[in-house]
Amino acid sequence: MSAPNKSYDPVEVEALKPEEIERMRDEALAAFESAADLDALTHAKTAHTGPTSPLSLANREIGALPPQAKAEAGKRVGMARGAVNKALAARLAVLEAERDERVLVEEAVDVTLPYDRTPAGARHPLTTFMERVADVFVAMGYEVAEGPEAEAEWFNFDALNFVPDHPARQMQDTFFVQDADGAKSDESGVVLRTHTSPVQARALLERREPPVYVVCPGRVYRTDELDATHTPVFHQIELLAVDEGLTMADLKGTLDHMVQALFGAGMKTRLRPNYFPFTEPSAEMDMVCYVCRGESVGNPDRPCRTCGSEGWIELGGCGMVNPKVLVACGVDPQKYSGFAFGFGIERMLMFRHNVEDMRDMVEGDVRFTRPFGMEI
Ligand code: FA5
Repeated sequence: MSAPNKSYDPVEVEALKPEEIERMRDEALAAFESAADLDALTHAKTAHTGPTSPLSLANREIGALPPQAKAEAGKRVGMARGAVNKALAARLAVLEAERDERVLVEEAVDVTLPYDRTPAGARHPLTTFMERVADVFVAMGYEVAEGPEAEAEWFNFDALNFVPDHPARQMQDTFFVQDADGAKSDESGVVLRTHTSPVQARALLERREPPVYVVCPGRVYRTDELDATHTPVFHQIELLAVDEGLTMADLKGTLDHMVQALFGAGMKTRLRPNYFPFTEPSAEMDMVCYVCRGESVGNPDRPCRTCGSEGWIELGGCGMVNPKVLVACGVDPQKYSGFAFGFGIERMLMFRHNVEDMRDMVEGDVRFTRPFGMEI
């Protein structure tokens, strides 16, 4: 600040003349009054009250006045600044009130409007698990193949070496959609497929020349009563590989890979002789119990509920594709061999997640599905 100047006359200082101070004040008041919104008022505030505003600069000049002139000039500038600040506060209050009123209208929420109360859904754990199993094989180069659920009896039974009066046709309790007797003599009857194995025959016929590597997930139907371990509508996943030189060793290696991919390292499978008309030899496949890993066998101190202390869990059926099936599907059994296996998704999901009753899976109660997560 400059030192007091004894010869200084405030009346002669342009910035401190009364009419100048009045003009500065009036310009500020007019600028505030004409500010249409808060942004404009902020600009006007900076221009008229900021450190480089005319009134602030005039205020600074007071310091350089002789003492006798200071009081008069100070009072004049002070009153002008007071009026400016008061006008600014008044305009600010008006504009803020206008803004609040507008926001209340523009952003109003009508709480009486109806809204969608349906929570976001998720796919059923059976579906996501079936896809997870199929992915294990897709990663090995298998293609996903599908077939119809209302299937020609020929594909479901005949092509798979179930002769017309074969007891296996009764073994697989079947929903008949159209009886073969009712169909024309050259037509097949129609059934709700009892297993995913007919997709084997379809895949071979569609692809004609091996190599054929397909995985077939899907829904199947049997006239079973709904109980803790059976449902009339369930899911299976089927695997078929037909190529030159395939053996039971390839089947076993593929099964072991599958259970390790799904249940963790160190898991293994075993085969027990069985009979299926479409595989020869056929086997029942078991997986080592992934909970006790066999340690509950003969060990009453460590009983296992998952495998009933047997050490093994039954997975499904498998075998080498019967040459008769290859012939029925136009594949040369002298040149090609194949393996196949199929198992139930519900049963696998049951022991993988300790589900005690299959009915929980099919009754659609979200209290069952929610713990599996919201995978869509
Ligand atoms: C078959 O369905 C054969 N197609 C499997 C196969 C494929 C064998 C390829 C050889 C080669 P099976 O009838 O055993 O096999 O049924 C397979 C699995 O389906 C059973 O292990 C079981 O897990 C499941 N399953 C059978 N019936 C039901 C049912 N009512 N409810 C739920 N799961 C069932």
